[in-house]
Amino acid sequence: MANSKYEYVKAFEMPDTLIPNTWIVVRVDGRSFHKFTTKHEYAKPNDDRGLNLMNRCALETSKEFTDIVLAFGESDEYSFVIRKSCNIFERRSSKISSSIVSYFTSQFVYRWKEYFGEYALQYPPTFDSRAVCYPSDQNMRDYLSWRQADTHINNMYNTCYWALVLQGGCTPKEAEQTLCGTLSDAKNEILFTRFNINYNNLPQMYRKGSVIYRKMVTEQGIDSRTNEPTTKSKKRLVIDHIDIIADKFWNDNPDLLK
Ligand code: DGT
Ligand code: MG
Ligand code: MG
Ligand code: MG
Ligand code: MG
Repeated sequence: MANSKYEYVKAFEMPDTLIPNTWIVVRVDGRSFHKFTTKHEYAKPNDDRGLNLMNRCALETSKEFTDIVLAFGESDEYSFVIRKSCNIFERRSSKISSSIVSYFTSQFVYRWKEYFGEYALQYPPTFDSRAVCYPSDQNMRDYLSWRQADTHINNMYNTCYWALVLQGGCTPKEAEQTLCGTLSDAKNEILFTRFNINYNNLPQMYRKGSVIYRKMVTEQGIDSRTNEPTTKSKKRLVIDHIDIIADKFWNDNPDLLK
């Protein structure tokens, strides 16, 4: 078929291919979730409905895009790690990141009711996304360590801040001044002595964020023909709230880096 005279406009499209054989990380983040969480009266500093909905969206996204080997989430963000050899969409950055964020966002709306029940969604939420390449395994692990360290720092700050405001009778300004420049030890101390909160006993999901990956699990079953008990090893997508900074997680799951 003859080309139309308009087809020259295709030449204006710029290539955005991601470097071959590198880890691709797509991070999605809620747009103006300060406003969204306020409008929907999220519990402070952590709302289980909201966090579990985020986890569900990431689980469904990891099922849909099978090149995702691991996902890490905290607050209003999720990072999806895509295997190095992946060639989806010829590794075009905008195709990959837009497809992932679009699927994630539609899941968020689609499943809202499962997590918030009668509490209606007040307006359509938006997530942004970006794709970044990490050439070495260490770079990719350092990226994830950065996000998990961020989870800890933010959660500790927010836990103290909201204890001071909601239970301690501080104004937001006073709470901010109290915490300004404090290290983690001092925050632990404030939580313990003033509010009887042992930080280390708070839910792991708040302190460590959420990790989604395919884990080798053994399942007990019954052979339908012989009625004998069976054990099968299978990879299953799981949501964990564990440390991914130290080597242990990576040693326990060597397939992730293969
Ligand atoms: P952005 O990402 O630049 O469009 O702006 P925001 O407002 O989304 O800012 P961001 O992503 O840096 O911070 C996430 C916001 O979402 C932050 O204001 C805290 C809020 N948020 C996230 N999870 C929860 C939660 O479980 N409970 C409450 N109360 N707020 C949350
Ligand atoms: Mg931001
Ligand atoms: Mg945000
Ligand atoms: Mg955020
Ligand atoms: Mg098309």
